Amino acid sequence: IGGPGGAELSVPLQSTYLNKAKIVEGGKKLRKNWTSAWVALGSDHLLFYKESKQEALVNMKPGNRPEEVDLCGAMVEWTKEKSSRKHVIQITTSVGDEYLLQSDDYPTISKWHSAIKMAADRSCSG
Ligand code: I3S
Repeated sequence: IGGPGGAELSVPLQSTYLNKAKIVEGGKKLRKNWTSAWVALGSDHLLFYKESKQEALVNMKPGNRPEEVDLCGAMVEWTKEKSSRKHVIQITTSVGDEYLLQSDDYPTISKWHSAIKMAADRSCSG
């Protein structure tokens, strides 16, 4: 509390478009479907918005909610096995969901890797 990670929940620590695929839900394998998602990182969660950045920022419509991923207990790692794409990170949540996030731009995805990992490491304490 009060540290550099203690940002307001409504203010994303960082956000951008990334390629995203959910590949496992509750331990059950899903068919891989890459989509471009507007991703926002909060202090202990990730939000995936389907709509554009502008719509996401003014998103108040019920039924148009982002997908929320709880980072408490999540593992964040680089993977070469789960995709033929380059620069892919895998997030495995405590409830057994698996997400892949990817960007062709290494500095972008690398920044996300560090930030999500840091958020996951700190997220269970609060
Ligand atoms: O890991 P997979 O299943 O080989 O992933 C590829 C498939 O999902 C493929 O779609 P279909 O096989 O359902 O038609 C996608 O087009 C590919 O992009 C997936 O692989 P990559 O390596 O791009 O994650």
